[in-house]
Amino acid sequence: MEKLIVGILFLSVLSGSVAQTDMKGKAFIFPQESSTAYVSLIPKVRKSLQNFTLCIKAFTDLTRPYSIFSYSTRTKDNEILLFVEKRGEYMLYVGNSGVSFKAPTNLPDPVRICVNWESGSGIAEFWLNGKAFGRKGLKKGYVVGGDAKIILGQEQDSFGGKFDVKQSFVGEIWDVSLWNYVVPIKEVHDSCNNGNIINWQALIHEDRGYVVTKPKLWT
Ligand SMILES: *[C@@H]1O[C@H](CO)[C@@H](O)[C@H](O)[C@H]1NC(C)=O
Ligand SMILES: [Ca+2]
Repeated sequence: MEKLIVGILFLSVLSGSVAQTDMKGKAFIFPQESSTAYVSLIPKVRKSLQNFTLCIKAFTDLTRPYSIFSYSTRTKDNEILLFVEKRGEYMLYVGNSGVSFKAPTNLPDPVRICVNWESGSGIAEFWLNGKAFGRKGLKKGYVVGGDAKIILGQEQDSFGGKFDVKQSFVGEIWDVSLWNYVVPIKEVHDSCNNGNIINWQALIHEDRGYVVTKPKLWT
Protein backbone atom coordinates (compact mmCIF):
# COMPACT_ATOMS: atom_id res chain seq x y z
CA MET A 1 0.00 0.00 0.00
CA GLU A 2 2.81 2.37 0.82
CA LYS A 3 4.17 1.66 -2.64
CA LEU A 4 0.90 2.87 -4.09
CA ILE A 5 0.97 6.10 -2.10
CA VAL A 6 4.63 6.68 -2.99
CA GLY A 7 3.74 5.92 -6.61
CA ILE A 8 0.93 8.44 -6.59
CA LEU A 9 3.11 11.09 -5.00
CA PHE A 10 5.87 10.37 -7.52
CA LEU A 11 3.39 10.75 -10.38
CA SER A 12 2.18 13.97 -8.83
CA VAL A 13 5.69 15.36 -8.92
CA LEU A 14 5.87 14.45 -12.60
CA SER A 15 2.48 15.79 -13.62
CA GLY A 16 2.23 18.60 -11.09
CA SER A 17 -1.51 18.12 -10.79
CA VAL A 18 -2.09 15.57 -8.03
CA ALA A 19 -1.24 16.96 -4.63
CA GLN A 20 -1.38 15.80 -1.05
CA THR A 21 -2.61 18.69 1.07
CA ASP A 22 -3.46 19.25 4.70
CA MET A 23 -6.86 20.82 4.06
CA LYS A 24 -7.56 21.42 7.74
CA GLY A 25 -9.33 24.77 8.04
CA LYS A 26 -9.77 25.03 4.27
CA ALA A 27 -12.61 24.55 1.83
CA PHE A 28 -13.00 23.95 -1.89
CA ILE A 29 -15.07 26.65 -3.55
CA PHE A 30 -16.97 25.81 -6.74
CA PRO A 31 -17.67 29.41 -7.69
CA GLN A 32 -19.67 28.96 -10.91
CA GLU A 33 -22.05 26.51 -12.47
CA SER A 34 -20.12 24.36 -14.95
CA SER A 35 -19.71 20.84 -16.22
CA THR A 36 -15.92 21.11 -16.08
CA ALA A 37 -14.97 22.10 -12.52
CA TYR A 38 -14.38 19.28 -10.07
CA VAL A 39 -12.05 17.85 -7.46
CA SER A 40 -11.02 14.23 -7.81
CA LEU A 41 -10.20 12.61 -4.46
CA ILE A 42 -7.73 9.75 -4.51
CA PRO A 43 -8.40 7.19 -1.78
CA LYS A 44 -5.57 6.19 0.58
CA VAL A 45 -6.36 2.54 -0.06
CA ARG A 46 -8.32 0.97 -2.90
CA LYS A 47 -10.26 -1.69 -1.08
CA SER A 48 -13.81 -2.84 -1.54
CA LEU A 49 -16.11 -1.63 1.23
CA GLN A 50 -18.39 -3.82 3.30
CA ASN A 51 -19.17 -0.91 5.55
CA PHE A 52 -18.55 2.80 5.31
CA THR A 53 -19.06 6.14 6.98
CA LEU A 54 -19.04 9.36 4.98
CA CYS A 55 -19.02 12.84 6.48
CA ILE A 56 -19.05 16.06 4.54
CA LYS A 57 -19.81 19.73 5.14
CA ALA A 58 -21.25 21.96 2.46
CA PHE A 59 -22.71 25.33 1.75
CA THR A 60 -24.81 26.14 -1.29
CA ASP A 61 -27.78 28.28 -2.24
CA LEU A 62 -28.81 25.99 -5.10
CA THR A 63 -32.49 25.12 -5.31
CA ARG A 64 -32.16 22.68 -8.23
CA PRO A 65 -30.88 19.07 -7.77
CA TYR A 66 -27.15 18.69 -7.18
CA SER A 67 -24.49 16.14 -6.31
CA ILE A 68 -22.52 16.37 -3.07
CA PHE A 69 -20.31 13.27 -3.30
CA SER A 70 -20.00 11.01 -6.34
CA TYR A 71 -18.10 7.68 -6.06
CA SER A 72 -18.24 5.60 -9.22
CA THR A 73 -16.75 2.30 -10.32
CA ARG A 74 -16.35 0.86 -13.82
CA THR A 75 -19.63 -1.04 -13.47
CA LYS A 76 -21.73 1.35 -11.34
CA ASP A 77 -21.75 5.12 -11.79
CA ASN A 78 -23.73 5.55 -8.55
CA GLU A 79 -21.66 3.11 -6.47
CA ILE A 80 -21.88 5.63 -3.63
CA LEU A 81 -23.72 8.86 -4.33
CA LEU A 82 -24.94 11.57 -2.00
CA PHE A 83 -27.39 13.67 -3.98
CA VAL A 84 -29.91 16.38 -3.18
CA GLU A 85 -33.12 15.80 -5.11
CA LYS A 86 -34.76 18.95 -3.83
CA ARG A 87 -34.44 21.14 -0.81
CA GLY A 88 -34.66 18.97 2.32
CA GLU A 89 -34.63 15.67 0.41
CA TYR A 90 -31.34 13.78 0.38
CA MET A 91 -30.70 10.62 -1.65
CA LEU A 92 -28.09 8.05 -0.73
CA TYR A 93 -27.18 5.54 -3.45
CA VAL A 94 -25.22 2.37 -2.88
CA GLY A 95 -24.53 0.08 -5.84
CA ASN A 96 -26.93 2.11 -8.04
CA SER A 97 -29.88 1.71 -5.61
CA GLY A 98 -31.13 4.74 -3.72
CA VAL A 99 -33.01 5.63 -0.58
CA SER A 100 -34.24 9.07 0.38
CA PHE A 101 -34.03 10.87 3.70
CA LYS A 102 -36.17 13.89 4.44
CA ALA A 103 -34.19 16.36 6.48
CA PRO A 104 -35.30 19.98 6.61
CA THR A 105 -32.68 22.60 5.95
CA ASN A 106 -32.84 26.35 6.06
CA LEU A 107 -31.33 27.80 2.96
CA PRO A 108 -28.71 29.03 2.80
CA ASP A 109 -27.22 27.58 5.99
CA PRO A 110 -24.16 25.33 5.83
CA VAL A 111 -24.87 21.64 6.49
CA ARG A 112 -22.90 18.85 8.08
CA ILE A 113 -23.97 15.51 6.66
CA CYS A 114 -22.90 12.11 7.97
CA VAL A 115 -24.09 8.78 6.61
CA ASN A 116 -23.04 5.25 7.32
CA TRP A 117 -23.97 1.94 5.73
CA GLU A 118 -23.26 -1.68 6.59
CA SER A 119 -23.54 -4.58 4.19
CA GLY A 120 -24.60 -7.15 6.79
CA SER A 121 -27.97 -5.52 7.47
CA GLY A 122 -28.06 -3.10 4.53
CA ILE A 123 -28.92 -0.37 7.03
CA ALA A 124 -27.97 3.21 6.17
CA GLU A 125 -28.16 5.91 8.80
CA PHE A 126 -28.49 9.59 7.93
CA TRP A 127 -27.51 12.55 10.12
CA LEU A 128 -27.79 16.25 9.38
CA ASN A 129 -26.21 18.90 11.60
CA GLY A 130 -25.72 16.44 14.45
CA LYS A 131 -29.30 15.16 14.36
CA ALA A 132 -30.42 11.72 13.20
CA PHE A 133 -33.03 11.54 10.42
CA GLY A 134 -33.64 7.83 10.46
CA ARG A 135 -32.37 4.57 9.06
CA LYS A 136 -33.33 2.80 5.86
CA GLY A 137 -32.17 -0.39 4.20
CA LEU A 138 -30.60 -0.96 0.79
CA LYS A 139 -28.25 -3.39 -0.94
CA LYS A 140 -28.09 -5.88 1.94
CA GLY A 141 -25.15 -8.23 1.39
CA TYR A 142 -23.60 -5.97 -1.29
CA VAL A 143 -19.93 -5.02 -1.39
CA VAL A 144 -18.94 -1.58 -2.74
CA GLY A 145 -16.19 -1.76 -5.36
CA GLY A 146 -12.82 -0.33 -4.39
CA ASP A 147 -11.49 0.82 -7.76
CA ALA A 148 -13.31 4.14 -7.75
CA LYS A 149 -13.33 7.66 -9.12
CA ILE A 150 -14.40 9.97 -6.31
CA ILE A 151 -15.57 13.37 -7.42
CA LEU A 152 -16.73 16.55 -5.70
CA GLY A 153 -18.46 19.22 -7.78
CA GLN A 154 -19.97 16.97 -10.47
CA GLU A 155 -22.19 13.90 -10.70
CA GLN A 156 -20.70 10.99 -12.68
CA ASP A 157 -22.80 9.04 -15.15
CA SER A 158 -19.75 7.11 -16.30
CA PHE A 159 -16.42 6.20 -14.70
CA GLY A 160 -14.91 9.63 -14.13
CA GLY A 161 -17.13 11.50 -16.59
CA LYS A 162 -20.49 12.26 -18.25
CA PHE A 163 -21.18 15.26 -16.06
CA ASP A 164 -24.47 17.14 -16.21
CA VAL A 165 -24.19 20.87 -15.65
CA LYS A 166 -27.68 20.83 -14.10
CA GLN A 167 -26.48 18.43 -11.36
CA SER A 168 -23.21 20.24 -10.70
CA PHE A 169 -22.42 21.69 -7.31
CA VAL A 170 -22.04 25.44 -6.80
CA GLY A 171 -20.86 26.52 -3.36
CA GLU A 172 -18.30 25.26 -0.88
CA ILE A 173 -17.33 21.83 0.41
CA TRP A 174 -15.01 21.04 3.31
CA ASP A 175 -14.18 18.43 5.97
CA VAL A 176 -14.77 15.39 3.75
CA SER A 177 -13.96 12.04 5.31
CA LEU A 178 -14.58 8.43 4.36
CA TRP A 179 -13.98 5.44 6.61
CA ASN A 180 -14.19 1.77 5.60
CA TYR A 181 -16.14 0.91 8.73
CA VAL A 182 -19.19 2.11 10.58
CA VAL A 183 -18.21 4.96 12.86
CA PRO A 184 -20.86 5.74 15.45
CA ILE A 185 -21.87 9.12 14.10
CA LYS A 186 -22.10 10.68 17.56
CA GLU A 187 -18.36 10.08 17.81
CA VAL A 188 -17.58 11.75 14.48
CA HIS A 189 -19.33 15.02 15.20
CA ASP A 190 -16.99 17.93 14.67
CA SER A 191 -13.89 15.92 13.84
CA CYS A 192 -15.03 14.76 10.46
CA ASN A 193 -11.60 15.20 8.91
CA ASN A 194 -9.61 12.05 9.64
CA GLY A 195 -11.10 9.18 7.63
CA ASN A 196 -8.87 6.23 6.82
CA ILE A 197 -9.92 6.14 3.14
CA ILE A 198 -10.25 9.89 2.61
CA ASN A 199 -8.49 12.04 5.17
CA TRP A 200 -9.06 15.79 4.93
CA GLN A 201 -5.80 16.44 6.77
CA ALA A 202 -3.77 14.46 4.24
CA LEU A 203 -5.94 14.81 1.19
CA ILE A 204 -4.68 13.43 -2.11
CA HIS A 205 -6.58 15.30 -4.78
CA GLU A 206 -6.55 16.68 -8.28
CA ASP A 207 -8.42 19.90 -9.02
CA ARG A 208 -9.82 20.53 -12.48
CA GLY A 209 -11.37 23.64 -13.96
CA TYR A 210 -12.53 26.59 -11.86
CA VAL A 211 -12.05 25.38 -8.27
CA VAL A 212 -10.55 27.63 -5.60
CA THR A 213 -9.16 26.68 -2.18
CA LYS A 214 -9.68 29.21 0.62
CA PRO A 215 -9.86 29.21 4.41
CA LYS A 216 -13.27 27.89 5.42
CA LEU A 217 -15.95 30.37 6.49
CA TRP A 218 -17.85 28.00 8.79
CA THR A 219 -16.78 25.37 11.33
C1 LIG B 1 -18.58 -4.77 8.61
O1 LIG B 1 -19.35 -4.59 9.79
C2 LIG B 1 -19.77 -5.78 10.41
C3 LIG B 1 -20.58 -5.39 11.64
O2 LIG B 1 -21.52 -4.45 11.34
C4 LIG B 1 -18.57 -6.60 10.80
O3 LIG B 1 -19.00 -7.83 11.36
C5 LIG B 1 -17.71 -6.86 9.58
O4 LIG B 1 -16.54 -7.55 9.97
C6 LIG B 1 -17.34 -5.55 8.92
N1 LIG B 1 -16.56 -5.83 7.72
C7 LIG B 1 -15.33 -5.39 7.54
C8 LIG B 1 -14.63 -5.80 6.29
O5 LIG B 1 -14.76 -4.69 8.38
CA1 LIG C 1 -24.76 9.06 -11.87
